[in-house]
Amino acid sequence: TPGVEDDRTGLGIETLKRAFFDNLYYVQGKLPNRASTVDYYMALAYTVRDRLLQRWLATEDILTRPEVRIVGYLSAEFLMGPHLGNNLINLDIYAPVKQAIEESGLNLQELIDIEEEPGLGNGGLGRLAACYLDSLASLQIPAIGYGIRYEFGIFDQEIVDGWQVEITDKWLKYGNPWEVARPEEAVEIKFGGYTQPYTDDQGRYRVRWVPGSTVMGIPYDTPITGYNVNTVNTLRLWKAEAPESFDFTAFNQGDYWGAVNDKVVSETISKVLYPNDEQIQGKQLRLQQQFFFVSCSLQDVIRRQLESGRTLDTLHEKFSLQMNDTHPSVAVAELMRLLVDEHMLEWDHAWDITTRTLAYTNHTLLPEALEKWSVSLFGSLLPRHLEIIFEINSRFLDQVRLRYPGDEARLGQLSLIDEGGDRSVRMANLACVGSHAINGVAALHSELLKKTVLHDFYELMPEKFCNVTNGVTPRRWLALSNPRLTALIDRRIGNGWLTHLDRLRELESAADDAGFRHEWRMVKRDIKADLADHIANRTGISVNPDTLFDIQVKRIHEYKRQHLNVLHIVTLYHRLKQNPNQDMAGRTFIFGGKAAPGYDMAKRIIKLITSVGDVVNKDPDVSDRLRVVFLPDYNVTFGQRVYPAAELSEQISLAGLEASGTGNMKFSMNGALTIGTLDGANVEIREEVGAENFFLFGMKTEEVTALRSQGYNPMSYYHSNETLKAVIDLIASGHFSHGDRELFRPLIDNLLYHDPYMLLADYQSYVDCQDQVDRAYRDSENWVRMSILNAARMGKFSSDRSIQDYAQTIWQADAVPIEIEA
Ligand code: 26M
Repeated sequence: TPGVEDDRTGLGIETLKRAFFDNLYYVQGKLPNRASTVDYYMALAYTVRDRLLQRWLATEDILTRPEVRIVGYLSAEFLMGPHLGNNLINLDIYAPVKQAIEESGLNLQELIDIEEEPGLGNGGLGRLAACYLDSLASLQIPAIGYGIRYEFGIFDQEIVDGWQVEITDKWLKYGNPWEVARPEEAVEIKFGGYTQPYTDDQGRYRVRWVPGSTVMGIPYDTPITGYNVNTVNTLRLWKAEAPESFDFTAFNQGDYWGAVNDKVVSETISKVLYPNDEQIQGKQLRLQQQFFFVSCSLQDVIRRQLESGRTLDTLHEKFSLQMNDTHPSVAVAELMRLLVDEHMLEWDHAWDITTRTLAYTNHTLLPEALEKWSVSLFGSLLPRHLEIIFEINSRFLDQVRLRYPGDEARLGQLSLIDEGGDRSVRMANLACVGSHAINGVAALHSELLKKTVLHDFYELMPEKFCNVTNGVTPRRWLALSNPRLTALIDRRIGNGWLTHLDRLRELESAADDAGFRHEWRMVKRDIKADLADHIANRTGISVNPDTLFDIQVKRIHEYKRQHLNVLHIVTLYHRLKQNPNQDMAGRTFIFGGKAAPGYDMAKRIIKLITSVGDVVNKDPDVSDRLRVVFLPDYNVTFGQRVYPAAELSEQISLAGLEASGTGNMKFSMNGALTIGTLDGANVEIREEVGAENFFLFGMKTEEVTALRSQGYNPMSYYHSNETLKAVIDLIASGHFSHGDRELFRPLIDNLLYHDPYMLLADYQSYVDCQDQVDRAYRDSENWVRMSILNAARMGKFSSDRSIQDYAQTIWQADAVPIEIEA
């Protein structure tokens, strides 16, 4: 009927209201008088989901066309953050939905805020994967994110008596309106057992894998909307379940308990995300998780290839598979096994397809974070894959021998097997050999990779190496999280910049416009006041929105040096105690971040922050100018509040250790200035915003290396720097721990006797730089000017640019606009 809108797709206000209450009634099974906020949230989520389904199905449909090239992003983590608000932005229906919800007597923000965020990642690497999915869809590149549907994501953090306590993350407790299970596309995954050589009917030598057990992978699909386009890509996460055949055999033997137990064991594979970032241990379940999602995803890719009417010879023409760090790198062996053992391709042919299909991104230079699996563990779980890896290694090392005759040392470095002590499989080496492209995540990081951890690979195959500097999506990190700044920018330069972030440069001239500076400052001030309210509600600490908001939010790790920030705070405290009339701008120090549960030093850093806060915040001599806040449970949702309110962004890792950083970009986009070392993407951020708009301190990577090789002695800094000594002594004396001198001893002793991240060497430079920050902040007109210029010059750090780089240099993937009949 003309003029009548479909309730599932219509965008008229009355239609939206009707659809919303229909979903509340028919999907949630609630009448308004009995409905909770969660019920309303669910009804709205379904209302929004209805409005993207046509585009989702149209996008899925074009994937089956043989000529359409698909990017598969293989990642053990996708730290998506809440979907509702993001989908409202991307579908461009925020305004009508807000009106419909408000006319229904409800508050849209309240419904958006109640969503449990899917925290299926630890930090940077998982969040990067989420930003990349947003940009792939927004650039209309057909893509599938492949990962694990963890039942429990990253733990929730509570702070009890100043210490971190971990709480399980039951993100699925009210159900997940954004996912669709596709049990008809389940696949079988095998583990353990043994291998058996045999001769096939053509008389060829082959190997059969007789597995010890099987689990099923059930795909759960989540739509990934692009911004203002028809493309809706898919995030396909795999859940592990027991196969039914298991029940039958066990039940027939009357072993009911055994059958149920097998089910439980199978399902543990996708039960929980390992809460470590950077550091690893050899946990069998972790390897099972990695193989599980890789095998599920590769089988899915192969099915799609064959269903599109292609043969496996051209797999690399239809698919480009990106490995997000080494976590999915068993894909090299699994793709070989599928092609050679199951689809009967010749080894050399299969190898050619494998290496042309796969590419590898490295995310870390920390040597202890490079993944290794003991040969015995690997062989017991994946006996056939271990044989394949030995075969790949033997052929690879033969080539290396030809190239470097007699160079046994080099052979030992390049080998996929670490022969020292307990033999182990080096996953980074496997990923390098099995990929056609290897990239780091910032210019400096990519250079250091070539010079250090992957140096021998670089010499052997330099053509594989490239850099793709990370980026973040301005849709979530500006439009969604900072609507006021977004509206101000729109008023000045019009719209269109959210998809062409370089156009923010048009704001440069506004930095010289006093009226615009005033508006910019007012926006920032309002958002700071909001955050101050939030802090008061969550922690009971009152903070003054007219002080400098100095923020460090990221995983707690010694290399990120949150404790260097604390040394600065104690320095200011010490100064103010000595000279209460000291002239300085008031500062609010805000920290947030989770520590890996087994990482004692990181947990003690949290305790140090909260303890210093307890003393400083209560001390009337200083608390008008200093406040210290640790905000519990830093996650994507909280990030969306905090980046817009920041004025100073702390990016203070020891040079050469932070691969890129992405929080640094989110801060700067929202007009915060950076205090940072020349590390990761800080280098490029400084290049873009200009040295005069960036607070640089600390040693450069070369200086770090030189100091280390000449023999670093932290104690010499302690003895030669009076303030540093006073600050360290104050902490050691028990001043912040009710007289307890033991509490922080592990931290203090570590700094004085080892200091692996060289805080003491960078201390004075950091404090001097912070003093410059203080002076700059007090010239408030110029500070606002620098703030505007920071935001204006962030174009490079849109994840759209990163994805365009990947698409051109690694994937050869193009945009495929999706047509929808009106
Ligand atoms: C490994 C084994 C067992 C359990 C967990 C892990 C593991 C999980 C995540 C190891 C590393 C993990 O992530 C590393 C990471 O987040 N790296 C960061 O990647 C960002 C995106 O490229 C960069 O911006 C950061 O600099 C880098 O630290």
